[in-house]
Amino acid sequence: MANKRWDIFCKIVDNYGDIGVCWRLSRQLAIEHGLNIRLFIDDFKVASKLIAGLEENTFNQIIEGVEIVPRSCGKTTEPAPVVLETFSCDLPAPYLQKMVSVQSTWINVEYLSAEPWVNDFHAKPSQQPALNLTKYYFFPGFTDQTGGLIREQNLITQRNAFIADEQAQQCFWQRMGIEQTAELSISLFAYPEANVKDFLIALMQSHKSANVFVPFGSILEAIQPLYPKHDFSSGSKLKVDGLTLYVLPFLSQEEYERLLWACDINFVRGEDSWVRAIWAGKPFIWQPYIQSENTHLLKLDAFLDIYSTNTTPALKTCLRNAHLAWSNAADDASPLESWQAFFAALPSLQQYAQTRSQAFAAQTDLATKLVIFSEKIEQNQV
Ligand code: TRH
Repeated sequence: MANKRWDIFCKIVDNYGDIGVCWRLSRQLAIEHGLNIRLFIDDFKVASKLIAGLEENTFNQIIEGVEIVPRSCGKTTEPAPVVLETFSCDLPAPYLQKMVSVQSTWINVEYLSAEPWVNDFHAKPSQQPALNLTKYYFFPGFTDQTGGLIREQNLITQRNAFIADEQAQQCFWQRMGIEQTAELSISLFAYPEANVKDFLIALMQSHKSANVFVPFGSILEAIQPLYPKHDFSSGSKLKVDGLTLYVLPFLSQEEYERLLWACDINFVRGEDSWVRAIWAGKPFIWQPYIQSENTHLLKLDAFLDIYSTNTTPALKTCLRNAHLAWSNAADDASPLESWQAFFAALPSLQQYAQTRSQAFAAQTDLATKLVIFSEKIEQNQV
């Protein structure tokens, strides 16, 4: 019988990805796998942006079936039989000591990467002699040899129903306060370093009317200098010829998901929005979290290699050039040419995004793989 009690530790380094992933995973393990999840969080203020109803100064809260506690409680509490450390966030020392007597199963869920080495490192044990415990490394990924991608059971069905339902989409735009008459809808969630200027120029040159949705705080600081006279506060909009820029407030994960489903092109970043863009089945541009020595560009290349399997060389080049233009790493083609080619290829890119979404959705999802993996450890089968 599998252990039903799991502890998950989340340390919010910066941005929303750490808590975005931990919260999504916690909910899914609780709701779909019937586990008793206790989620330890170090920063309730940031977490409350993603966890609706989370109160800053309340100790034990149960939200959507997940018990949420401050990380500091880890010092005094009894560990669960299964402990997930996420992104090597380090567990509190007294908690670790108690894990020895409980002999908890200890799994570290790592960051998502498409790099080929992930296939070899996934599910490997690392002995911790000082503690007489084994820590297992669980790597999310895009191949069957990895820990997979987070995907809720009914996600694709819900997406398909939304996309087929004109009225549901209209209601969504109304809730956002957006008049939906443009030829293209584009969501722009990105780091401020993205080359937004060339993208907007190319978009205006395309002569397509476009609604561009910018989450407050993400790439706004790069857009603001382009239109110095406009005040880009949350809820504001700016119309320049056929282009309308909307500044959106931070949405709930559910509403953000609908935005991705409703748009024709999505710009995403980091880890969690990246995976959600794949499930949206719409053309997207991923901006990796920027790292020293351009390591992030290796990650980008690795992803594009996997993502572009089975496409034509021309579409592969088109996708690569647009991604490089966005990440300020254009090599062969100029950013403007890359975006022109991208807009011209949109119908094929749309079809391709659907195909890839379907193919990845045919793989086992991350939460299910985690449950299977923990059972195998329990039965000494790893
Ligand atoms: O915020 P991010 O840049 O997070 C990143 C990544 O996790 C990266 O791997 C890590 O190294 C770095 O932080 C420290 O991007 P990400 O991963 O897409 O997380 C954003 C989350 O915010 C995701 O769960 C979607 C959610 N979101 C909303 O819920 N509403 C919104 O309006 C928006 C724009 C995002």
